[in-house]
Amino acid sequence: MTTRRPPWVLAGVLAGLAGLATSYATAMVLTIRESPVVAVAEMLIRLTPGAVAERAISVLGHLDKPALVVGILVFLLACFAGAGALARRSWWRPVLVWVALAGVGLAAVVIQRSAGLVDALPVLVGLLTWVTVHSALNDALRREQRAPDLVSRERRVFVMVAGAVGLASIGIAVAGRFVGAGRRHVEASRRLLRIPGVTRREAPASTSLGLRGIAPWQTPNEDFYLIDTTIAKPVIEPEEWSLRIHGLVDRELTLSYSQLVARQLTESWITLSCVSNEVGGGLVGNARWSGVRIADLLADLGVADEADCVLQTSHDGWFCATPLETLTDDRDAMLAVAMNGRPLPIEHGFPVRTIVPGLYGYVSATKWVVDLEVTTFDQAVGYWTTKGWSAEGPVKIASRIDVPRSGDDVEAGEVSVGGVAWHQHTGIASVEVQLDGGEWTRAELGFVPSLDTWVQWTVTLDVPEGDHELRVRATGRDGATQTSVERAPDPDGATGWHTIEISAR
Ligand SMILES: Nc1nc2c(c(=O)[nH]1)N[C@H]1C(S)=C(S)[C@@H](COP(=O)(O)O)O[C@H]1N2
Ligand SMILES: [Mo]
Repeated sequence: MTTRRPPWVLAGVLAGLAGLATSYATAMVLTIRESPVVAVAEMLIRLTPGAVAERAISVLGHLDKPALVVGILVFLLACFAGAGALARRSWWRPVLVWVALAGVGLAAVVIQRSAGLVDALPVLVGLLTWVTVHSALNDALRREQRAPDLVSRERRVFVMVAGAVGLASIGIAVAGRFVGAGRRHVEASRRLLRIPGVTRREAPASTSLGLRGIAPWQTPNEDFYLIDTTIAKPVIEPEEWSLRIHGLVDRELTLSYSQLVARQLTESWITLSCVSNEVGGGLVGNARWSGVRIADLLADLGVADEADCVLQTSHDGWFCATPLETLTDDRDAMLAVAMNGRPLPIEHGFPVRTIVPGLYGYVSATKWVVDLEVTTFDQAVGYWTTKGWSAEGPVKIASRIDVPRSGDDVEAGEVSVGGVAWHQHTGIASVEVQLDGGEWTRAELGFVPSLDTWVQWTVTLDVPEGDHELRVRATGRDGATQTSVERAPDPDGATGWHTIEISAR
């Protein structure tokens, strides 16, 4: 008698809504992006031929996007109902529906600009919810089927489970909405923020050698590598932010955001790199940072002689110990408030982070920084130092071939080769390239404004037909040439020459 359709359809719809709710809440909690449903809408917009899109916009006006999202939701409801009806006969058919829907969501999410693994999580959480909730509801219905005389009891069980799922979904979605609202609010504050003294400037023309395929000298914010230990990025309103500077100082200080930005701002081009970067890897970027020099702040407060490091702590509880010297010498170590002329992106540490030229990020570049304690290295350890990484993290000289890419086929003859090289706060004196273990050929270097940034390099090589190996090495302004000894990033940065294979025909 319970082969009646409606409860099965209802189970499908409820499971579907529950999955949407958990995936939406996950998206809100984890990222500043919209939910997978919106990602699908954006994908459809991108896939829509321009003429059709224009027609839709002219018919619907500014309601085109909301209309699309509503359309997707209606379609989803139909799929949920369908999955519910399928469950009457077999347990696996509805699973196919859930997996197919999740597949579309996943595709939409991963093609988004600078999408990462974390962006896939809402879809996976949604899928998991669909499958578990639906099977729980179906179990209740099947039990009812098997024991017709107990129908009224089993029916109550089903109604209760269904009701609980419905309420939980509403609760989860509302909670997600609440968290999301905080995020959106901070994102809005950030967009509206105008920080006096922060200027937008193009990279000096001399820094770029114009060879296609080399990493642009200035890394756009949205392409800058991201490394941190948090999943849900801290969202901090500038008015709520403050920084406490204490420890071995004559005078403690707590700075508000407006007090910080009222101070003299310094702007400089600085390349940031990660100790985990492999030879030839991409965990490095160059930006124009605006902020307050830490040396000036510390000088105002008076630092005790025995101090040799600063323990930095972030809003999310991450911490690192930075050699005091690097924060007080003539380099532009700063509390940065802007990146490439814009307030820091949330994921890069909004509203304030530290930047120290010449040190790897793990010992210096604290995002969402809220506490600086002047102390000594025998008192303080950093997060990564407790996990076996070296206490001090001066960057090592490095060079990378960007063009051609390893595995490329090139035309035999003159081949343009190019890439980047960096040794922050020491500077790059020369870059050389070697074909198949032969002579080293010196590359042309871009002209950079300081010792703290990477340089682009290019060279033209005569490459005969056949398979070849290309290597690069750099020499710093201190006269030291990059070592050929290959070492893994752990514990203080990778070494070795970036080597690629190409074939010429
Ligand atoms: N709060 C916080 N700050 C942090 C980290 C972190 O995990 N949490 N990681 C550090 C590391 S290892 C690096 S390489 C840089 C990366 O900065 P980015 O994500 O802006 O490129 O941030 C540093 N600052
Ligand atoms: Mo890092």
